[in-house]
Amino acid sequence: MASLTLYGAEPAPFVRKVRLTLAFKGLDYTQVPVFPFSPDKPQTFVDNSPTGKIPLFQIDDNFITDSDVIIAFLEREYPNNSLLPADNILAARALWFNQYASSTIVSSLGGHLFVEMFLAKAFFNREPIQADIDLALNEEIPSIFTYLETELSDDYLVGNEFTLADLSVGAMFVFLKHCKVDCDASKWPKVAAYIDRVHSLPIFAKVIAEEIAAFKAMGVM
Ligand SMILES: N[C@@H](CCC(=O)N[C@@H](CS)C(=O)NCC(=O)O)C(=O)O
Repeated sequence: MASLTLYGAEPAPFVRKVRLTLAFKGLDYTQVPVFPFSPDKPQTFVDNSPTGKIPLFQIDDNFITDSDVIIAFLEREYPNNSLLPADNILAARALWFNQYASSTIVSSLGGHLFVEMFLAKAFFNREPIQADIDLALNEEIPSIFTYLETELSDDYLVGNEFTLADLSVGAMFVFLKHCKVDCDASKWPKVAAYIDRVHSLPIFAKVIAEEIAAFKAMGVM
């Protein structure tokens, strides 16, 4: 068994995606906390990260970066508990939701909501931008919920099984939990039930509990 090390820290959503993938596949790994904006980064990270972004992943003496590349590697290397359906159309649909989560959803829930509510003061030493929070709450999040409400017909987003789509969308929705923003079940009943369903899965429940503990230890919550 190769030695696996993940460089990166909570609350980074792309680190969260990799942690969930490792948990889904039942893989043991070591996590080295790295904060990209800190001046004190481990030398191994500095020497092997081409962009300085987290996550960085080490397999024995090999390094790869970018959450999607890391997940693609883990899919090929550990094909049991696959995150992609065998059917090519369903796999493409799962990849699309992963892409949507890592662009549209993260920019709203991560960039506009979580960063402003929790990190602006604690990490960036500035006042939160209320206009960004309002934009997320009043426009972006309702639009994301409305889109997903039309896409959900089963328990999960693709082919009624847990896939990369749910791992990625669920990972970004963890920000809603941290920010205590609920999905209004009277407006988006399928999405509200979906969020509860995905976040109740053991891999999510564990990551959410660990993140809350880490934020409290950092004094962010
Ligand atoms: N496409 C990359 C994005 C990684 C990324 O943007 N990470 C953020 C933290 S969530 C980061 O390290 N930002 C520091 C920077 O932009 O310098 C991935 O999926 O891993």
